[in-house]
Amino acid sequence: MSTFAAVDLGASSGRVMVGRVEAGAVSLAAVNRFANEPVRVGGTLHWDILALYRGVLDGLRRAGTVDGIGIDSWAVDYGLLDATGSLLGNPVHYRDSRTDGVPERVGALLGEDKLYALTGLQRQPFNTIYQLVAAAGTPQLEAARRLLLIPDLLAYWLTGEAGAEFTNASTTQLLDLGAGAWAGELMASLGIPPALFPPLRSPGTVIGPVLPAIGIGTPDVIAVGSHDTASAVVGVPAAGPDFAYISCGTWSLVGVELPAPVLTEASRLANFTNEGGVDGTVRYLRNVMGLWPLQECLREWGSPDLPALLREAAAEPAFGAVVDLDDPVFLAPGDMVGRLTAASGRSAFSSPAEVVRCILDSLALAHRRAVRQAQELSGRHVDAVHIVGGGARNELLCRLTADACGLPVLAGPVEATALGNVLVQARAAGAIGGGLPALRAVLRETQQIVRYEPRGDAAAWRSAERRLEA
Ligand code: LFR
Repeated sequence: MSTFAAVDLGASSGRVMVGRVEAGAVSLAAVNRFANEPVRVGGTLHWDILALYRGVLDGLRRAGTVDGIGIDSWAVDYGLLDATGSLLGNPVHYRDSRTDGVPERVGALLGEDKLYALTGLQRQPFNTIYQLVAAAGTPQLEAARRLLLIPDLLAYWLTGEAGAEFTNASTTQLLDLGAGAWAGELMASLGIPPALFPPLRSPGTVIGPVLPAIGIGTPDVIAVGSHDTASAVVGVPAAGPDFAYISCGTWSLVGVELPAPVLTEASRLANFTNEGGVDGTVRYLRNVMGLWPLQECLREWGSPDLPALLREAAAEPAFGAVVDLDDPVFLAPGDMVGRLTAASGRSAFSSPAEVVRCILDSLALAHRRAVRQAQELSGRHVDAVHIVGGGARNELLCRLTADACGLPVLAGPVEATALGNVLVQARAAGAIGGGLPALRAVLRETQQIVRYEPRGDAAAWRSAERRLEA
């Protein structure tokens, strides 16, 4: 039996899981879960990176002897190191407003179409490219000699080895998609020093052993799909190629897996992205607002009992209010109920259950739109939608998504990201063989998957969709 530690950092919590791989089976156990609470300092929203690192170290200590460690997290954010390798300040949170107006400026300068042709990336205000343009001229950036994305930063602290794992590097919008290399000219044209970026490394390569001084033994840290969504897509238990996935947590990442990018004008206008996947695949997807609006409402209401609230929401009438969750107005933290109320065109919601129903109906509608567009734009036929991640345990959301898409939804595993992380390590260590279909077959045989069949009423979803378009 082989044992691997998966470090998986999400926007609201982090976890260290231990995965055991034996004779074509995989099982997972959590050894540490910890909150990820951003901190606003001097008007800027930061990640508390040292608290996260402590959570990782505590978890790795509890994991005991392992054959490998893999690290994944959310994308785009980074730490800057000075010439001695010390961290320059806390990484800034991608929901910070420092990039307001920057994408428009960069787009006007370089041409949105040229940027898309080169990088294949959707325009999100938080892409690393815009964060770096926003930070231009700051003493911190001037002093920086290295930029490391979050999982690469943690791997650097553990091993002393600096590098940029490919799947996460693909989210920076600073990668030349065709060449599979850093886009040096693009960086230089924006005054971003290309020397900041370390060499790329592929999922499945060994980064190096943990430094003995850390005191947790010296297992190898192995590069996995370090963008959490890349690991989540590995963890989709699909049987063939004709599937769409929704990696559903704080975000819903909705798309298909392709052998090559889609760089058409229609794709750019629909803001679909071509992110790098494991084994040379393309994650052709769209960022849908996901469970973030619900998480923010729960925070506002003082963390009420969610299962009870979801039961009440299920009993609310459908489509009482629907909002366009793709609207960037919902991106920032704070006053989510207020923003939902304004977007719904109502003067007020009468209960939290009504707000929750509005969010889930709207999210199912956004899933429907993205699944349809992914098919139309890529030409890939889809006969089932896999929901993985925390959202897979939200029965109401899974049902509504099946109804909205008019397709069966296969929900689970909830821990797809950690499973994808473990399986890529296990393959690198020789504990398991084969390509993505073989890894997914292991998941189908060992993980719990719940099937939701779509129920009638396609007309009701069409008319709800039209209400949004009006
Ligand atoms: C999901 C995710 C998304 C990315 C967003 C910001 O956790 O990684 O894929 O667009 O967070 O980094």
